[in-house]
Amino acid sequence: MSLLRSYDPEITTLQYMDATGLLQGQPTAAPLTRDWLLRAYTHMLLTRRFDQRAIDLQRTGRLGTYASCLGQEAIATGAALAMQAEDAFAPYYRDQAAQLLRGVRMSEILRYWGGDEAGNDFAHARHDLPNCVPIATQLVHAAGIAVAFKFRRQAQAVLSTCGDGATSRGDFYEAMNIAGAWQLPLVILINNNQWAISMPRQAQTHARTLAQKAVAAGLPCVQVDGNDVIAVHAATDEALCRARAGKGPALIEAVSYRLCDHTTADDMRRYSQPDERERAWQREPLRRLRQYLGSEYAWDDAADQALIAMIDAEIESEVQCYLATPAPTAATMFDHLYAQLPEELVEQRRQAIDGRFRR
Ligand SMILES: Cc1ncc(C[n+]2csc(CCOP(=O)(O)OP(=O)(O)O)c2C)c(N)n1
Ligand SMILES: [Mg+2]
Repeated sequence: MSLLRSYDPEITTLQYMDATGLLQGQPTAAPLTRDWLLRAYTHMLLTRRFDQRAIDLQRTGRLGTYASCLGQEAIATGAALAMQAEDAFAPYYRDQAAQLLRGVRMSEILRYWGGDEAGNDFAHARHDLPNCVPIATQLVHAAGIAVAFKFRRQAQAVLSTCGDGATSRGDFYEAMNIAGAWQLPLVILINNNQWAISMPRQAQTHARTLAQKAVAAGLPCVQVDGNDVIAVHAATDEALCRARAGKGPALIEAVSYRLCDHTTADDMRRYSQPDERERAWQREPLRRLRQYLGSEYAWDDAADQALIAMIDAEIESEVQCYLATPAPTAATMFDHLYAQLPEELVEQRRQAIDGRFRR
């Protein structure tokens, strides 16, 4: 008999609303009122239309490389709806829906993807962190904020997000480990969209679920249907409430599908199967909520069209604000690195202003 044994924790997927828009149960905390559901739907729809507008801007040369969140709107929406203003958010780059709910403006998000770091200097959400592109590094920053909250005995929690690929990084394990060891008020939410650029989830790790990675660090965990905004909200709400009450960290894996290219610099048709994408479209998060609103509250196409007109007007005004913002000059890249610029950079800065960059 072998001395070794495989440990396979029993992890089931939490779901309240199935792909056809049927309610499977009632979350204990989430307010499943018409207002709440409509708010979630409106926000997910706004995110989706904003996202498409951003891609259009990139395709017409008015935005830099952009990372779409198509198909993953329920994760960032459900999670941010569970946050309180005093909590801190350490996002990654597919969290547009959450950032908007936190008070970041669409024009700021566009400014960032347009190549101007000043877009990350949000007018609101001042204690949230900027967009994070280096994979998984935001998790250790988030753990640092959680240390401060705990040290000051503040009843605040930190939410940090990452992708499935990020869970292979050392920073992910380090953040989880310190959060467990020091019982930090940190909630890590994984957007398992099945891809890390062209690397499929199954090739990323031999672990059956990403949620179970929490077991070794002693964190409670749950896997949720990431296309079900109610499930994402319920799990995040419980985890954040626990964290604020001093009961320590948690890990949530939200299972979704990246219905878009990795970024506008990618073409997923080169590595993904059309039938898999088609199946994923059947499970996408907006349609099920639309079906539920239709059957429960007689939400119809006319209501949709009126909502879309309102949303599009709001997006257009933000796009115009972005387009009217002057692009940064080359010299701004020297502005925020040092309190006092080293001599050689002073010279480079001068050359940048003169427009004479030499290699
Ligand atoms: C430290 C680091 N290594 C590599 C990259 C290049 N890179 C950008 S996105 C990405 C894949 C991330 O996949 P995942 O964590 O699943 O997030 P997703 O993009 O799917 O939402 C990689 C490897 C990076 N940005 N940072
Ligand atoms: Mg991924």
